[in-house]
Amino acid sequence: MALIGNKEYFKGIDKIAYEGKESDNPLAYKYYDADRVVAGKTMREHFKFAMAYWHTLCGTGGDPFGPGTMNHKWATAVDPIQSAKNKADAAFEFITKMGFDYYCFHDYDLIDEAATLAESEKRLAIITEYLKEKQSKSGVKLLWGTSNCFSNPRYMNGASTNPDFNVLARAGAQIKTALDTTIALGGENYVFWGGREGYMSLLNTDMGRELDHMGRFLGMARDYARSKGFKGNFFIEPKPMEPMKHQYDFDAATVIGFLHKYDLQHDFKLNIEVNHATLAQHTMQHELELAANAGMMGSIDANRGDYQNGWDTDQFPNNIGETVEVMLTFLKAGGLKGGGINFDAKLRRNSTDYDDIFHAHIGGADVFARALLIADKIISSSPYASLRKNRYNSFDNGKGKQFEEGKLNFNDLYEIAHANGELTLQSGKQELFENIINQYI
Ligand code: XUL
Ligand code: CO
Repeated sequence: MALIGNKEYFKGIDKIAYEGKESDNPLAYKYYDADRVVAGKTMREHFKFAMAYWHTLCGTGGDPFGPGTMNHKWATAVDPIQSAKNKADAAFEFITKMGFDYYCFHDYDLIDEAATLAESEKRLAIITEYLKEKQSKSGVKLLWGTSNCFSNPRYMNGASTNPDFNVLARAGAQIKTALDTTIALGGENYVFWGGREGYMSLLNTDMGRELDHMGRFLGMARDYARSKGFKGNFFIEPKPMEPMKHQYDFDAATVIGFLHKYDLQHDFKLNIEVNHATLAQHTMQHELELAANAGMMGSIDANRGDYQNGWDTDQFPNNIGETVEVMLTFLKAGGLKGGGINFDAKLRRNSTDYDDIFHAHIGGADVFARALLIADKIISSSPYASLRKNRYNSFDNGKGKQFEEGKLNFNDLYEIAHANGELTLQSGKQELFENIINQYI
């Protein structure tokens, strides 16, 4: 049995409590009250907040212009297994102090990749046992696992879309182990983010063949996981670019079409990330609406970009107006299908104190909680829902209803138009809608 470490990494910070909006304690929730019921569910159930292992434990603040600035105390051991255990101790201490119920990881966030595939698998098996024990002691669960098939130079031309079959096979082996790890830890979902599934230049790329490979590969991964008893969802996480010039999982619309083309639509849903939406020149609400309409609003990677430079800066969420719009779609769709809110966000390079990571997650959770309360009020007591519905009331009966039921042909439209004569304009009332949202904020 692995020995669970007893070192405290975040000394002086206790469990974060809900103290209400009048509190001026920076290490307390002002809005996230885990057991408060809103729209029929507790906040805890609505959100399923998760910590992202990669940013919170592995990220050190490095950027292309300089090294990391954060000297994590859990990253000082030389032995990779000891180092991974220390990291797990810090992770679970953090998640527990935040009062979150979930975490998410890439395989090699948990433990460093070794020189060979066989040795990497052994390492992962050791840390999996350790994590199992930490999960059962704390009650913290795995929201999703994934595999890092983009950092190692072997994946520079892609993983499942690599023009070299042997690299594709290597990605298959790695993802098989990542699926085994996720299943062993009771993971509720499994994510595919196609970091290098795309191209830098079309001149050297057979896009059609690469897409066929990716579709077949994902089907094989699904079949393997199902054969091992995995009942959860598979999620694709759209992102239009970065690191590649163009990524195949460009945005929600592209991915939904891809899933249907390759017959993956019954097992796969979407993990939508705010900063990926804006990188694709969409709003987060646009991406969520598309996913919800396809029955594929699976999970959310919460963060935000930067309005001035547009990069994938992965900042913590703090825009209340935008998050209210997200929560309107969220509530309308009846919540996420299997997933939760994973803070795929990182501290700024110059946020180097240990309490900064708490402030970041507290702020993120409070923005979602506050937005949920506002969106619930907008839906339940403002004219918003009826105004929106009434814009379509010409389809609720008569010829409009017959059209929706497929009972009219094109010539019928022609005759109806002639009978109607010129029409009066119907205002879209956008400014009124905007004012109603602001009134409730
Ligand atoms: C990258 C990104 C990933 C995925 C998981 O932009 O969002 O961290 O969430 O691979
Ligand atoms: Co993400």
